[in-house]
Amino acid sequence: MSNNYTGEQIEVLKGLEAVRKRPGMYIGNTSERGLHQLVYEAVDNAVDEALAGYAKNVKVTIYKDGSCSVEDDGRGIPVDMHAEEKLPAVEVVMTILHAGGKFGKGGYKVSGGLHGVGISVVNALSEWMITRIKRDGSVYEMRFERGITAQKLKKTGKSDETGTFQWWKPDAEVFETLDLHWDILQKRLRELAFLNRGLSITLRDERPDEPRERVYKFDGGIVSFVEWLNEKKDALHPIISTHAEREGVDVEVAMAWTDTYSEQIFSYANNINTIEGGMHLQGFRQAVTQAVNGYAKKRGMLKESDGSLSTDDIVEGLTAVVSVKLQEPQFEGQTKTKLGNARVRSIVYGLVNERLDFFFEENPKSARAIIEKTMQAQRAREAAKKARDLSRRKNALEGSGLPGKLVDCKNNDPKESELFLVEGDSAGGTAKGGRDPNTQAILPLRGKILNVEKARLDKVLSNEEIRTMITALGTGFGDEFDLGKLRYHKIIIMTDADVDGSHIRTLLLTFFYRQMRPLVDEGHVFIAQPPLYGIKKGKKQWWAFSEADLKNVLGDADPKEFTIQQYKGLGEMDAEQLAETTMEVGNRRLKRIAIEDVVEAEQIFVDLMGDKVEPRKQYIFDYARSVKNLDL
Ligand code: 0RA
Repeated sequence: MSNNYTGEQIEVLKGLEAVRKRPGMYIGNTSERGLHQLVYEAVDNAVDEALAGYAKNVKVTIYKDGSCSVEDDGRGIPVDMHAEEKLPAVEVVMTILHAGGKFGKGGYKVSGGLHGVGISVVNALSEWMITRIKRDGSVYEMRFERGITAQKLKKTGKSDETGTFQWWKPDAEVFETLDLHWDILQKRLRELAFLNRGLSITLRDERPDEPRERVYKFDGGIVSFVEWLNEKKDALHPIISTHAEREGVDVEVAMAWTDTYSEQIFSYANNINTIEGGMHLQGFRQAVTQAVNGYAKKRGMLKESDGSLSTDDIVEGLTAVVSVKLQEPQFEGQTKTKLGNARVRSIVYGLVNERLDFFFEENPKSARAIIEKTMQAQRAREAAKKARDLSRRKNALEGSGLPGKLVDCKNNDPKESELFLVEGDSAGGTAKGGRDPNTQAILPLRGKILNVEKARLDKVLSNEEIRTMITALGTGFGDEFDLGKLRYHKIIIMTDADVDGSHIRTLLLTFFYRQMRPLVDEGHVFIAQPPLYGIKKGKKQWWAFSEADLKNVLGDADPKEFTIQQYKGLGEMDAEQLAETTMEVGNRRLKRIAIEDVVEAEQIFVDLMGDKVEPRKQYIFDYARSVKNLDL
């Protein structure tokens, strides 16, 4: 660059320096998540241009060298001189922090949470970046290095098309990993395609020898989203949907009740998944409650003396997507994913209430099926409550109230206590011998626990293994779950490394996920990793936890020197071996369960545990992959 910086250029350098110094402030972190954030930033800009009504196609390409591009067929970023900055508008957008908003007033700006920090952040964190623009009959190009202009805007050719092409190589000096994941990107791009009806989003990966490409385009928008979510469930009626703009807020809702027992409601504001909910979700839930109760009373299915059906019972089995787009969204909450704009609540409420009233009047058979299901849910909840009260009284009579099968630890501090859930009495005995009695408690579970995805609360509660576990954990469950009463901060599932073991593990995870969700969200659930092989040579002993481990230990040696034992079950180890490999703090490996992506996790649990058999068969083939998706 020239050596006589202007005031503006010094400001630019300062801005970019701030981004490079504290990248986390702008993109969250510099690991996998931050790396993908760069792509989302560029894609959000392109989707904005689509929302404004100009772009129809967006294409994301990953190249062999780890660089990535996002191309759209919108108007193209303006190239004319920016009066204040005395630079071409595109250069302002690319190099000045938060400059994006200065252009293109009106429309719904996609911004919130970590999004919307501006493309200049992508530029600042890239080894190089190339911006190519087609507009006004010409092709223009600029090049940057670590955010600094390396090639001024120049005309490079002619074109009668318009659009913007952003191509960057994430900076290895900034990021811990440069590996973009197909799975992560396709999930978000698919979601964006659902949320923006008709927009075509292509993902292409040129890194494999055979490039991979997929196009996401849904002319049904969020109706297609609900169809997709319900693909493996049985719906009680055709999808109910509505789409309208009121007071400048664009509202889209699609919903269908299924014969399953859990709700699956996703809400979005300006294309951002509002995980913490907010006003749009509140309005939706209130409207559904009001409409169902109103119709049930009007048709005499519910008498005045019966009181009202509760929202929780009404949304049982409901799959829904609520998407709003508005100017100046207020994002609140811990992760800035809770919509705070109060007037959105009454707008969504009014629209959904109106639509449901109409649907129920037009489709009395469907209405009846929905209300009958709700009433069953209500009866089950009451039965569960009675059973719970009964078991509470019984516990009170039996003193400590802890199950007899539980081998408790001495320590009373939950923070330092661990509970091992072990498959079978014999492995339970081994674990008992190998534990640290101060901090480690053992609960042997016999055989298979009930599949909670297929059963209602009352039935779940009647299962002995589940009741024992709830009592041992101390928290209660479902509506009355209280994390503050948790007796062990680490709950460790320890099962055999075979098909039965993985089945039991999945059943336990489903139960925690459905009925004790905060345990999962707060990171209290773990999976123990017993070794697959024990390897001996003379007096030396190694453990291998994977095939790769085994290869590592054996190296190039002639395996005849080694004795290799394959462990199929926990019972094949003695107490000392189990302690040394799987239980002892310091030696053991635990995998913490984290639900990174709620949409994905929901689908996996439905696949695995739902009524339909085909998806479950498929899962068994895909087992390794699905487990990875759960981030075990
Ligand atoms: C502001 C004004 C105009 C286009 C854009 C922004 C624009 C930005 C991006 C970022 C990625 N793709 C984009 N496409 C367009 C156009 C103003 C005009 O032509 O009148």
